[in-house]
Amino acid sequence: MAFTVKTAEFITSAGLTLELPPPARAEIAVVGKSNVGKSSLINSLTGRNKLAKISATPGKTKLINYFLLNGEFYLVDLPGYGFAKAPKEEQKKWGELMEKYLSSGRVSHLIMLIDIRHDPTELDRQMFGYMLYYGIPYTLVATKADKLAKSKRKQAANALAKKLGAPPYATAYSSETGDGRAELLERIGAIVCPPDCGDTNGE
Ligand SMILES: Nc1nc2c(ncn2[C@@H]2O[C@H](COP(=O)(O)OP(=O)(O)OP(=O)(O)O)[C@@H](O)[C@H]2O)c(=O)[nH]1
Ligand SMILES: [Mg+2]
Repeated sequence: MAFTVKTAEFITSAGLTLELPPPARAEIAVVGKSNVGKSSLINSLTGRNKLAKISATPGKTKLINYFLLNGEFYLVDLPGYGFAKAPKEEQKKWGELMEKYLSSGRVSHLIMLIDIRHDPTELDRQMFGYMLYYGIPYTLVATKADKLAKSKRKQAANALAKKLGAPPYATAYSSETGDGRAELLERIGAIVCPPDCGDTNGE
C-alpha cells in the first residue's frame, strides 16, 4: 500500500559545528540550487505548508534543517547553492558545510532538485559529482513542473537527468499542484523501508 506521511516535526537546525541529532532509520536530504524549491517540496511532501520556511528571495535556508517524519526517519532541508548575490564568504561557508555533511556518512539518500525549465548549471554538475564521489544514492527531481504544459513534463524531466550525465530518469514535481508527489513518496517509502526491512510501514 502507498507510503504515507503521518507526522512531521521540526527537530533542529545545524551549522558548521555540525551538532546533528541522533541518527534515525534513514536520512534523506534535499539538495539543489537556491530557489529551486527544496523547502517547498518538503512542505508539499509532508502536507504541512509552514514546516520549512519558503521565500521568493534565494538564499532563504542557511542551515541544515532536520525534520522527523513518522517518528522514524529524517527529511533534511539543505541550504541552496548558486545564489549569485551571495557574498564570497557565504559561498565558502556553504562549501564547507556541505563537504562536512556529505562526508559525515549519515546521509542515506539525496534528493537532488533541478528546475524543470532550465538546463543543469555548472554547480549542478559539481553537486552531482559530489554525490557520485561520496557514493550516496540519489533521486533526481525536476521542480516547478506546473510551469510547463502537462504533455511536456515527463520528457523535460528525463532530458534534464540525461544532460546531467545520469540515467535518463527524473520525477517531474510540482509543489503547487502535487504533481509527482505520489511517485516521490513511493520512492521514499522504499528507501525508509526496503522490502526486507521487516516492518509493515505504510500498512
Ligand atoms: N510555480 C511553482 N513555484 C514554486 C514551486 N516550488 C517552489 N516554488 C517557488 O519558488 C520559490 C523558492 O522556493 P523555496 O522552496 O523557498 O526554494 P529553496 O530551494 O528552499 O530556496 P533556498 O532556501 O533559498 O535555497 C518560492 O517563491 C516558491 O513559492 C513549484 O513547484 N511551482
Ligand atoms: Mg529553502
